[in-house]
Amino acid sequence: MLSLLLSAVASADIFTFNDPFPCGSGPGGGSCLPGAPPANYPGRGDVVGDHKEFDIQKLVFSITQQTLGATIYFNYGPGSTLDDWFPIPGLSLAVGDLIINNQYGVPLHGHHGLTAGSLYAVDTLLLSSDELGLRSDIVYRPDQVVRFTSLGAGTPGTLFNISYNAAADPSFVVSWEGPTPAALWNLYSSGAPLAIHFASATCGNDIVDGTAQRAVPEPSAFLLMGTLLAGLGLRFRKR
Ligand SMILES: [Ca+2]
Repeated sequence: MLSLLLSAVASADIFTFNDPFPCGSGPGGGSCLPGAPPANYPGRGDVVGDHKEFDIQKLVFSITQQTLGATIYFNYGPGSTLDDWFPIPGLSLAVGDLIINNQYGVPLHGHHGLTAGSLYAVDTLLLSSDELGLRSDIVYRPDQVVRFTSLGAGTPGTLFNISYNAAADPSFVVSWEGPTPAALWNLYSSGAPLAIHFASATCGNDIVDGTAQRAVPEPSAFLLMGTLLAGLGLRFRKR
């Protein structure tokens, strides 16, 4: 019983943020499902542009006192890597960063002197309009946080599973794991909500937002644990 209690304490809290494409497949989409959010770009659901290049399907975030983790399922650009790409002359699109509570960030691809897979304290959040400029010849979401800069050194983490399958939707699955900063754990363990944010590309053409907040144990759970511990104590005393 004690080992069961300990394993329950040590397991990660896991949050899944779904962001499904609400319309039919293919560039331009099909008819949107009933209840689909109003499209910024008519007929294309939650994605501005081609959902095969920008759609995020879900982000799974996990946290323990020691370890942060994220697995992101999304489409990105036309190729098999997370390199920057250039579909329009004079424009460079890049993959977005994982942003945790606007305080920490993880680049999936190196930029601004940051190393892919390392965890950094955020100095400045960068909007899509900062990255792309305000251009009238393209349609994108100019007001989205897409990347960040940092003044400090990164803490190494691991991008341990980047898979790409051109025939699949989503085409990319990226998993990351790194150490939990003490300040972030203190916030989370106090019950504060942590905002999780990711943009598939620096155009902000699809974004996923979620809140990771620790479930407060029910009073009945405390009562049960107290009863169990009292029971254990009684057994030990009887010996
Ligand atoms: Ca989406």
